Amino acid sequence: MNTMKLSCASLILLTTLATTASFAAGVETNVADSKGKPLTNAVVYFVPTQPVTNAKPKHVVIDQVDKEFVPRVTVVQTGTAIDFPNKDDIRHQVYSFSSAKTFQLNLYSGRPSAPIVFDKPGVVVLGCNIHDHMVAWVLSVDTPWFAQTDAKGRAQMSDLPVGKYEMLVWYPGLAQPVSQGQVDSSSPVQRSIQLETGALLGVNTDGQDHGQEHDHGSHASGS
Ligand SMILES: [Cu+2]
Repeated sequence: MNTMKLSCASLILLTTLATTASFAAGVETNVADSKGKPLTNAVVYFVPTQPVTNAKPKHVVIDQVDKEFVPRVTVVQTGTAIDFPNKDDIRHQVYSFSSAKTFQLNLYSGRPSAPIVFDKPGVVVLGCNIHDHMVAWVLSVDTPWFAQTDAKGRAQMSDLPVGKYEMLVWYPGLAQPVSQGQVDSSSPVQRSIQLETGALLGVNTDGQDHGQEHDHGSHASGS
């Protein structure tokens, strides 16, 4: 009798899991500035109301090529390790003063011996002590479900499991992500978001005016 109940329960559980897994909502988001100009490299992400574990921390790389960080904008799930290989034939000294991750890689060439683990959520601004113009951003988020906008300001996802999430958007130069409220992904998620970037150009977590760099960043890569 008990065995019967158990297998019934197991069957229901299995069915539920299979159903959940087979229903992933599509997400389509457009991000623009207050004048309607599409924003490239904005990050759209969904933090589940039930916390999820970082199942598979990915290995992520931010290169230094021709005295620039490549890519300029990186989004990772909190707990991810990032390598900072130097592909130039000059040395760099990569650092961050941001509270979400403060670190410094002393003057180096080639690949540093250990990656940096981004163990707290938040915005991290990267710089190089030798080359003041070098700037890049890491956004560390408590979710594996995130996407970056392309050259047309579009971010798409096809694998957001059914559930309840807080939807957030961030763009380089914003000190903090902006909440878009609660989202239920049992039906497709479609949003058009306008960010007030104008007032934010030049605002930076390191207190310096990087307004021009932000602009470069928005053109740096469409992928
Ligand atoms: Cu440098």
